[in-house]
Amino acid sequence: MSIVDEALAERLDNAALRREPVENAGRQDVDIAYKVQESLVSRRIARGEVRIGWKLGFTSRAKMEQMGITEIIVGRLTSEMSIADGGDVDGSRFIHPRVEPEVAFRLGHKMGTTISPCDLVGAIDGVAPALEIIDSRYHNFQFTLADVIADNTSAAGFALGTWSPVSVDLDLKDRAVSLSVGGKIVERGSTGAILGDPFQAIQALSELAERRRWKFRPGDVILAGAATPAVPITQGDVVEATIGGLGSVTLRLDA
Ligand code: OOG
Ligand code: MG
Repeated sequence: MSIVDEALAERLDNAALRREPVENAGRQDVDIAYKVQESLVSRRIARGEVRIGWKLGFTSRAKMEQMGITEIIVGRLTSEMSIADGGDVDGSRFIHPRVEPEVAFRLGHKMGTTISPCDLVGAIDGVAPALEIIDSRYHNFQFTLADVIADNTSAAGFALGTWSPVSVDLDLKDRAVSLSVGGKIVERGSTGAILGDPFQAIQALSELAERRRWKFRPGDVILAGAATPAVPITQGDVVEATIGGLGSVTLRLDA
């Protein structure tokens, strides 16, 4: 990677560490953007964070319209982003956090040490309701497709509800989704908003991963992407996502 690309990874990493947004990079090259993301995530790993999974973005029309981007993006989840269900998260960790209701999948433990992209759908052994906190490191959440990929797809935090087993006949095509803040429902939708079926998001990840030679591990968590627009949250907010038949998950942004 060029010195310029390494400098962007460092700038985005520092923006997250200092909670200071940076100017939109105005990048256009998606291949380079994924390299910048890898470099950015490596910096976090070097500080002791552990890779725990993947996230998809812009898998629903609601999100595409909200952010003005129509291509699916993929980011990495690390241990530092994980928030316990019902837990508090320090609000000062974020710049301008937004929250989204998501469906999370888990790759099974019984497989070998790595899972190839083409085996992804078959490797799923769990599904859970999830909340994602996104926090763009760019001013005003404004970015190009390549910019947001470089910024690890705005990934900042996530909480998972209880895992349910996944069987072949599990139908996730139209489960009611709701997001509430302070006990008031602020968004409603359906899991069908995620590419018609959240399993399609795993299929999309599998295709992107094949092209980019990404490797998966048993236990990896995969967020399928928000079914509704993201909602800004402020300190003290209690947030809850509910997915029909899967239950709910909550977190509180600590004041
Ligand atoms: C990018 C992240 C998109 C989703 O679920 O669609 C995303 C952003 O909106 O800042 O996580
Ligand atoms: Mg998301």
